[in-house]
Amino acid sequence: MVIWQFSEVLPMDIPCCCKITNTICDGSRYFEVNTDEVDWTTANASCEERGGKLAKLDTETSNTYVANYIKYNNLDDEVRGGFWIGLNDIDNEGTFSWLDGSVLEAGVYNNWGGGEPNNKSDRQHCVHLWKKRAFQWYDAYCTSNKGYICEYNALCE
Ligand SMILES: [Ca+2]
Repeated sequence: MVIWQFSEVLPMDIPCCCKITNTICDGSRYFEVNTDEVDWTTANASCEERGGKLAKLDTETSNTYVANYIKYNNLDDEVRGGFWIGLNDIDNEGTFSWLDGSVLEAGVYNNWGGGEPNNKSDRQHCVHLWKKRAFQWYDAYCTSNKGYICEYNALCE
């Protein structure tokens, strides 16, 4: 499979210091798309093993970069449902936070799909980019197996 670097797909308007193969650079951090399908906790543990965490896609730029990267590289071909990100309301139903502890406040950027989050069956506490819905945010059962997006600090020289 050919993996296109993001800069080959869309012009990079953000200076980037990391040049790590098969990742998406966004300023001082970079994202990695994983197509093996695991539950949310396992996904985050996998990111942590490599020094990162599930991604904080808190800007339109980061969401667009990641979604376009997935689409242009057809990384969703073998992934049935979508891709986990770090957003969750595991600790406090209805209050979504990222893994750095920051709460998704009303009025700040979000990428929720229509009617989301809906906490279906009172059991949806983890957020993914849903393949069938243009990679917008949808809450889901944390035990579902999905691909996942890790985030790492850029290794700047
Ligand atoms: Ca919930």
